[in-house]
Amino acid sequence: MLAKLEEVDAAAKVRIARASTAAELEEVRIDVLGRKGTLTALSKEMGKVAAGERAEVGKRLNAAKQSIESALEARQAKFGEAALAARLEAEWVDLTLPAPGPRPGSLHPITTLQAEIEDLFTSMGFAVLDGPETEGEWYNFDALNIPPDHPARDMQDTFWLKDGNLLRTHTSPVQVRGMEKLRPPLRMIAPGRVFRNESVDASHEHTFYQLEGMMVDREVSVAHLIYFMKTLLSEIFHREAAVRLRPGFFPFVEPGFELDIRCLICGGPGCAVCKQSGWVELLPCGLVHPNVLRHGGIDPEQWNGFAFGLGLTRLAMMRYQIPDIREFLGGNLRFLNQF
Ligand code: FA5
Repeated sequence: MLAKLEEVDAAAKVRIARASTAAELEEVRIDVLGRKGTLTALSKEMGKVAAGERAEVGKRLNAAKQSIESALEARQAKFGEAALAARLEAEWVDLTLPAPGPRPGSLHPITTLQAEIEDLFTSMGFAVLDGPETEGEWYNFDALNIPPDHPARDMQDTFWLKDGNLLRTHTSPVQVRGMEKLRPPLRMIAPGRVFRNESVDASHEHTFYQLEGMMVDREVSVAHLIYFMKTLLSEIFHREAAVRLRPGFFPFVEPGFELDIRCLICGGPGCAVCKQSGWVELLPCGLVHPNVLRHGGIDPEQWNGFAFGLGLTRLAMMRYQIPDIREFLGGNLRFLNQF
């Protein structure tokens, strides 16, 4: 029995030393220590060993089992080290290579549209002005012929600030700031962000973009106004867009108009954006009210002009066929990556 034990032990050690993969090593383990393994078979024969020798053989059997197990473990550890070394070799990173850099971004559709309109109007002699988003009551309302008790103040639900100022509800305050800065004859546009306490839906946001336009000269007429509006729309849509002009009331123009555009989302039959009417309010405009010229320090006996307040966000919806205004500020990368 002891001789057989020595034989099994020695044979196992040789196979362990020769094993070149973890799978081969596992085979040796099963062949020797498994349920039908050679060493297991010997231990089952313990009953046949003479009583006097049993203790000695049992000790030897345990010693052989332990030594085979540690030989297996040691060899296994060697394979682990070799596997790690191979992985490190295959997966190394060259830290001296330049980093891939940030993914290129793109301009927001409103920015692109605004830049195009700025280019168009500067080519027609208009200056591009900027105005503050936090405005005084005077510029946002009073100077535009909307005194404190005027019902037109309710047309624009306003975010008032604790100090009595407000978040501008439209870009029209820049008309007055522009007149103070540039003397007539003048042509200017003023794109920017405006704020209203609106309930938000497919075509209304609380924060959106407008683009104000104004021209003051000697004999400005509605014909000039229509010319510039049509030029603007045909340049943006690269074709004649169907528009309609209807009377509109704004205290800072007289006469005042609403220029609507045929809804390009549904093409006319009606949808959520055009409120089932087929038309989208885009471009309120008119001839500047004499009081507004006066507030800008310009003599209405000498000069007159037109002004318009383009809904830039709505124009972007029409241009890019975006059926929900909330996409613009939603921060959805799947939306933004299209541009
Ligand atoms: C005005 O804000 C006037 N200041 C425009 C004006 C300027 C008239 C100069 C005459 C002369 P209105 O409140 O209609 O007008 O807004 C102008 C445009 O902004 C609308 O036609 C529409 O296109 C857009 N707009 C208005 N409210 C919202 C909103 N909540 N979300 C998105 N766009 C809006």
